[in-house]
Amino acid sequence: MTQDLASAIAFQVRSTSGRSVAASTPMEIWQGLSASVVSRIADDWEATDALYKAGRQEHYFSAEFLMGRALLNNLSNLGLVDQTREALAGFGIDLSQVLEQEPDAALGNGGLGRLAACFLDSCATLELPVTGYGILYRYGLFKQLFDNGFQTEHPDPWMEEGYPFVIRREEQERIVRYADMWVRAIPHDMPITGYGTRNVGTLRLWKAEPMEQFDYQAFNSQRFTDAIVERERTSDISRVLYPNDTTFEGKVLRVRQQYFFCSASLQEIVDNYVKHHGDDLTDFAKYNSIQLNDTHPVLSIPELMRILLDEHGMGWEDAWEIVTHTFAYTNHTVLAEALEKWEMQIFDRLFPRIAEIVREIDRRFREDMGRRGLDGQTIEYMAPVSGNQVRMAWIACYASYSINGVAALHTEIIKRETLKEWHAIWPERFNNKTNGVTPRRWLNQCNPRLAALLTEVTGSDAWVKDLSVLANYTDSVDDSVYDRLNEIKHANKVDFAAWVAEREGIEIDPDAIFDVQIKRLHEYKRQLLNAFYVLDLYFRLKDDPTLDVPKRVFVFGAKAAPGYIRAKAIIKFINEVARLVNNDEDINGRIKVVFVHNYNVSPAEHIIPAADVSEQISMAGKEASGTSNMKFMMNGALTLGTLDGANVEILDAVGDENAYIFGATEEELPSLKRGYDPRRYYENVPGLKRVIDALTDGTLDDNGSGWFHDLRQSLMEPGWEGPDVYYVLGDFESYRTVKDAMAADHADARGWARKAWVNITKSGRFSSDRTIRDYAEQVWKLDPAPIDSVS
Ligand code: 26W
Repeated sequence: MTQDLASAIAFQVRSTSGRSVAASTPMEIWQGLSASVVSRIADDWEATDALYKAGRQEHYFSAEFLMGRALLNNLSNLGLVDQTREALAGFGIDLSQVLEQEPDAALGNGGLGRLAACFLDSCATLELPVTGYGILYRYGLFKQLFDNGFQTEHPDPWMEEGYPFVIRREEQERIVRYADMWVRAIPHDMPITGYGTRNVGTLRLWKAEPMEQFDYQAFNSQRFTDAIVERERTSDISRVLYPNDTTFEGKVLRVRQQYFFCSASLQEIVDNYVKHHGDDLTDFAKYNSIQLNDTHPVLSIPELMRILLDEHGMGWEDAWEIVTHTFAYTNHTVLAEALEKWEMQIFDRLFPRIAEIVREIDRRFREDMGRRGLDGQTIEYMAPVSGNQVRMAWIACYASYSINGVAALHTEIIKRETLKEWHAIWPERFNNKTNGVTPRRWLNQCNPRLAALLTEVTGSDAWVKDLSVLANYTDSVDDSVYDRLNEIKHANKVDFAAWVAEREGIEIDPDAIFDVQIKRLHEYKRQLLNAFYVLDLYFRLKDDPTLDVPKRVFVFGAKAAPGYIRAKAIIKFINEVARLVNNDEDINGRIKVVFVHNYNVSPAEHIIPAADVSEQISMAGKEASGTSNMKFMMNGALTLGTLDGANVEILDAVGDENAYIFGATEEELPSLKRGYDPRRYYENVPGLKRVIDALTDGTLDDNGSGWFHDLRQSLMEPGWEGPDVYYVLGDFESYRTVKDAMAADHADARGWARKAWVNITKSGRFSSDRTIRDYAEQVWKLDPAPIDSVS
């Protein structure tokens, strides 16, 4: 078997590199090995596709899929990791070195994009007929470097060296029509294998290309460069992922992107319906449902109306009946600045027919609401079109049969506030689907030592497909397991320390507490609160070198949107704190700060297994769910967090003794924020003044940017939303108290391990398998379709 595999790999490597395996580069070996994986699954992929297309299907529409690396995931799903390692060893090659060659497919910003990737993994594993649809961005999320502590952004051409996991399907192109241009949409498919199943799902990513390979007329006249420029304008559409996470910008190219993948995907879905069920589309929603991942794909709603009305001759009522039984909408944020609102003029210019349909939806909405007796002001507030603005979230709420939030608290907040008018009319549409993460990537693959222990303790690897089985072992293990758990964590920390030394040039001590905050940089996530703690601890140690505190490593990973200056200032601040603390001989390594640059999926896989403390410290009510909180929990890190998003449910799962909770609650905040004066805390909380002053008193240098002055100002001076919008000073003392206590608890190694074990074994409800089962049963009405049962 290993021999077969070895020759299959050798064959593929030779055909990509044109030389022997021994003479090929690690990158060429990655290419060849990846190609051999695709070749292995080809038949099952084809069979799955045929089976899915014939029955009821779910389509997951998302502008982002943050897939990360594919090779290890696929090898693991196919049960080939050990054999491949042996086969490569036979050529004198180390599998892990080959795996590190792979670029991350970073076609997403953060939580929403990674959630979509975890969902595809669970759908494949659960053998559910679900297909993902998105955009094949040529450039993924920018690569982050630090230049003297300042973030700089660099392009990420992730496929340029060749990427075997994406297959171009030229023959299945669709044409997307804008008023000013027609564009070819070429599908590129990624196979999505599942764990322990032959089913292979599909992620279909559309690439924009010019209609003709070349405009020969323009070429032959003297307009050569015009012809080239025109071609580039078309390809622009799928060129780059917009790097904003939460802040909406009304960029024309972005709305073009959104329409591009919605239109191409819907054309395909409708064509497939006609092929299998005939050209009477009445039953369309019986066979198809579409999940809208936030509002980014909401143009699908008027686009499906257009297809039904204009291309299939349906009347408005019949078409609307289909549309309102097809779409389901997931909301991922309550931040007002994230809500997409497009100028009507953009629609008029790019796709006048869509603009017309949106106006008609608006007209009928107003009529409908008037009949229901709503007052004029409420109708105006909820209307799909108001003034010159089109409100994508309102269109989604009006047309969707299901509206969901992503954690229990978040769903309550959208029902009570963000979408309360909609909830008042259609309460039955609202439901919660708490997020989850795939235990394959986020435990079995990234933490093989812990995975082996779980398999040993539970007697099989069944937990990989059913994480809830671990809960049977919460109370039934003895101290030897806790000791093993500590050994595993330590070994992971040794590995991580080596990775950090090599990648960031910083030495860290595996015996220190590893305290980690990794997520997009945003004020509401309060990386600043964490950095203030570090700086305060530094000052405490400077004042009293004999202070008895455990050794600590504070790890940060975060990208800031390139235009979000305040977030970039916080990055610079953390990097300056790191410079100060790491180089101070008095501190002598008792505190280290590591800002891991270019945080992404694959760095997360190195960081999370080594973490002791999981920082989940958003201002309560602002983090819709969070998903790194779940990944940390699965890997035995303890949560230090506020009662926000899914933290609330994690606390419920593990119990008070096994998590560290601090800070104002969502319920308390409105009254605390009324008349809130951060100066009171600044003056009265010991140590806080010194930390805030360090921003501007010369302790830390922002290199003349003025950014640290601005940071101080944002905390201390009344702005248009008041000073310290995210209550950093208000929560500081409670945070410090709990974090200090947590660090002290770490000294009791067995006690800590016991808490970690509870976290690991109670993480079953945060598997994306649980989330997807809930969607499939309650929203999608979808049954598994195993290909094994067919042939
Ligand atoms: C238009 C700009 C823009 C871009 C992205 C607005 C909003 C977004 C996303 C909705 C932001 C996002 O990723 N939200 C995160 O979604 C995760 C998955 O549900 C949650 O776990 C996070 O709490 C939420 O911040």
